[in-house]
Amino acid sequence: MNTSQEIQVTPHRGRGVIARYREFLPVSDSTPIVSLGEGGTPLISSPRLSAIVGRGCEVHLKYEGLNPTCSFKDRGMTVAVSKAVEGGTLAVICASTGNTSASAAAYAARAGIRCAVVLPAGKIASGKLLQAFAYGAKVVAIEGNFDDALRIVRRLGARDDFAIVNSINPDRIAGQKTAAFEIVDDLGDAPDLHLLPLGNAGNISAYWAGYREYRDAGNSTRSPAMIGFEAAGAAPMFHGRVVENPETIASAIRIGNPASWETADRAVRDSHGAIDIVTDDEILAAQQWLATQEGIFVEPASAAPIAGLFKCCEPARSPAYSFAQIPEGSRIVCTVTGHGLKDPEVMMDRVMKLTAVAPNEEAVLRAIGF
Ligand code: AN7
Repeated sequence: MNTSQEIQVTPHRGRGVIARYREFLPVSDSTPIVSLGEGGTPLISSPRLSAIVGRGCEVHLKYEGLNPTCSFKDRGMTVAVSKAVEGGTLAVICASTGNTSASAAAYAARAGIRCAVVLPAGKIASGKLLQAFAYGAKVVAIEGNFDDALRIVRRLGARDDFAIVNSINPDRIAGQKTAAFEIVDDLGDAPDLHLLPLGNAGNISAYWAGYREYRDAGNSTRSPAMIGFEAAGAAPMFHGRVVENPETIASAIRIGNPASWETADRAVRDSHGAIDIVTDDEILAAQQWLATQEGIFVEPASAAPIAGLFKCCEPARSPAYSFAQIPEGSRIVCTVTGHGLKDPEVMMDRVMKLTAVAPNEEAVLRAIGF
């Protein structure tokens, strides 16, 4: 068992993914590079998760909350906005459950172009909404869900004055592939299993494309089984049908009709992976576990693969992918996609219970209670 607390800190932190992986990306010498130093995020080994999986397996966490706007979206946004500027676009538009809008707003600001974001009213975590305003985007809330917002954006994007920067834009997927490249570069080869949350299903498609391309280029000898986790109340791919009214505490993945459904299905099939579901209670428990046991605070959606990993280790619960079958010594990577500070609401009830005590040592010691 790997009990070391190794952290692969890449020497490339802060360079930006286009500078580092240019030959794999759709850019040329005439593309103006719009970057905020995204990517190069640490791959952190988790001795406690490794111990739970057992049999000499190693679990690593790809900590995407350390990107410039604190989610993985920045990898794709640097490419999408660079290409939009190259094409002469003066405004970008996206639908979002929050993180895409935060990232689009930041990269548009950096590029000096306008940004409009269309969001489901009342369903965006406050940190993400605050980011969209802070970076100066035009924020439009609709009385509808994410799927309604994306439908509207697809139509508006057909006009000449907007470039869509949702993951239906292939430049977004191209940029997000770089996370798979980094994992291979850090581990020396691809892992055996890769777990991640599933929302619009763009990221699982991007990782799979990245693992394949990197193997084809001779940089790895294999590609992992891709295992995606939907929230139980927003699980169209797991159930094989569109969910009209998706519901979950993990607002980032509150999506009923994923745009990249087909490519994600293919990724899961071709990689011999699986799609499974985790409940909101399991997501919140995994979020708390990761923060208190490993010191990594992620937003609820990002805890889905951790909840999923726990489920995979319990054959009695009939997981879609049982770890009982994986070979000894397997290497497992979980992507934790966004930072916990983006969604303070889910912790607020605990924070609000804090009451002040008298300003003396006895009262403070009593309150500590150790
Ligand atoms: C933290 O921001 O869809 O399966 O509009 O923010 O590629 O959609 C966010 C998705 C996982 C799911 N984790 O990724 C949006 C949006 C976090 C996310 C996902 C999202 P995809």
